[in-house]
Amino acid sequence: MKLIIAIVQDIDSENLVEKLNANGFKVTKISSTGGFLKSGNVTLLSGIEDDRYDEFMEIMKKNSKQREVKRTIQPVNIPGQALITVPIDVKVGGASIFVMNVVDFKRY
Ligand code: 2BA
Repeated sequence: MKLIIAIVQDIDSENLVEKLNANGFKVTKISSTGGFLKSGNVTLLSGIEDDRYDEFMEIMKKNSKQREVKRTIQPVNIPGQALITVPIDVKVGGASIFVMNVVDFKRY
């Protein structure tokens, strides 16, 4: 068995969970916040059987999109200069996925 920890964009999460559930994968959804952009994302936890790993990843791949978001950088205060905010484009994944081998799993 494997434990999947997948960080996905809010906008993709509902559809992703729906698709995973429809294919028999159990999912726990946790609201999370990206450390860099400080905006909301979703962390999915899913315990899956080894022989369904490829199927799980295929659903993740098909249903998470990489997007470019604009963010403004905090202005630097240089004495005598006007304060300007600089917009930058940041590519946000798709899905960032960690895969762990599970030693044991119990449900009581
Ligand atoms: P954030 O930390 O808010 O990062 C959003 C996007 O900003 C990242 O997209 C990446 O393109 C960029 N970014 C992050 N840190 C950066 C830095 N120090 N300098 C320049 N650009 C930076 P993704 O890599 O697709 O990550 C999306 C979200 O997935 C992240 O949101 C974070 O919540 C999570 N994540 C990604 N890699 C992770 C890791 N190794 N450990 C824990 N969480 C991770």
